[in-house]
Amino acid sequence: MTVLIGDKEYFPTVSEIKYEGRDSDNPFAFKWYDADRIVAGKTMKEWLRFSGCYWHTFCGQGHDPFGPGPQRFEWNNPKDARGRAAAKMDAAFEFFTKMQLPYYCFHDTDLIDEEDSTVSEFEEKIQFITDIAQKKQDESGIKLLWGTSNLFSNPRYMNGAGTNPHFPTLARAGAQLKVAMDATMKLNGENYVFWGGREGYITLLNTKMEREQENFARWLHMAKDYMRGQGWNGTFFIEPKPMEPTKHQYDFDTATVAGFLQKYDLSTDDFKVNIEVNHATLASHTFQHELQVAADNNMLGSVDANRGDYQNSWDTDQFPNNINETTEAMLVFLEAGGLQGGGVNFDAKTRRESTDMEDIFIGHIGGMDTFARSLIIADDILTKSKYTEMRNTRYETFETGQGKDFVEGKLSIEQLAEIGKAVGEPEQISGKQELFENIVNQYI
Ligand code: XUL
Ligand code: CO
Repeated sequence: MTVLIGDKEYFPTVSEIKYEGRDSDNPFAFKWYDADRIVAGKTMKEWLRFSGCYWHTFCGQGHDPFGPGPQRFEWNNPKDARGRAAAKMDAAFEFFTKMQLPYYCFHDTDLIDEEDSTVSEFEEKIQFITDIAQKKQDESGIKLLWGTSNLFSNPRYMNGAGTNPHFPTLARAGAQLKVAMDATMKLNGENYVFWGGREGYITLLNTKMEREQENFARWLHMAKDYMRGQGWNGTFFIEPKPMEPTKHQYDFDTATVAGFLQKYDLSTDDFKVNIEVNHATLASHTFQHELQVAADNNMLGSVDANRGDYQNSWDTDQFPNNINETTEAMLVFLEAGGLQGGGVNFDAKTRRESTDMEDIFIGHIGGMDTFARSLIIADDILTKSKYTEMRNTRYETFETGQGKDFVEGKLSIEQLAEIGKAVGEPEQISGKQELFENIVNQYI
């Protein structure tokens, strides 16, 4: 079937991607993602809530610090910003539809070129393109997972947006933030993201860290009060990243964000995290570590799916393809009961050298299959293997007797010391890591 929403087809060689199973040799078919297949009581579609991102897929052309991008897109041909934006949106919705992606995400500046617009001019442009987006969403049934504001690319934000040391610049950023929040609400966006690429500092010599963090907390409170006041009941996601572009980013990792929210009286009922795989690894964590910290703090909101590169240490945003890693993550995901409000958004880009238009389909098929397959494997491990039992056994001494008294806070340090003396040299108990790892492999 050919899906054509606008009047031009941008990807004529690719039709709707369907599930054909693991024996299919068709590169344009899912081998694992079978949207309506039930896993652990819900369909794959319901668990994963896949989303396509505007910035890597329709804006980025493969540029890197050493040169412009070689990828060529027909939707960039129109001469004026509105024409380009409308063409890009036709292409984007054709892609989302053919890919079976139920959601999409954007930064305000992805939708339409900002050029040197004033805030009011930019707001008008956003009105223009979100009118079209509204129509596209209605026609296709595709929904907005989250919107966000790009408050890091424009040179005016070089010293930050909500943490900028200069109040007029912070206020200018606030004006743009409001435009993006309004656009998100207009399009029934289910969530709103804050990623603070420039919210941090390079040197403490010129920085009052506490002032910047207090201002940032105020900024988040204002954003929340505004959207709640408009009757919006979605979730705000903070997307942690330790560095890049800024050396010390305030939202370093999930644990840091949890402490920040608590310190500044921001509730985890309003604010959760959007965990990006490659941001976790830049913070020297695993993806599953970040998911677990989030789940334990009522903050597991959403996921930006991608992967990094083992041999370098920057944000390469590659499509996920490592079954072992994703399976370990899906164990945490399933045990946590999935995501709270969010989905699995592909914040991933094809390589600079992948210049065929069809390559963006191939990248997303691989990413969706990786998550779908890992979901099945994780469910098998949880329901068929001794994994859960083995892990519970490690902690069983806290379930009864004095261990239980300890957990319930009934022991003083004197009583604990008495017990410790009576124990003598405790029995040595293996952590069994290799056996746990072998069980994961067994079910892959
Ligand atoms: C940057 C990044 C952003 C956020 C949205 O590393 O992940 O694209 O996802 O601003
Ligand atoms: Co991201």
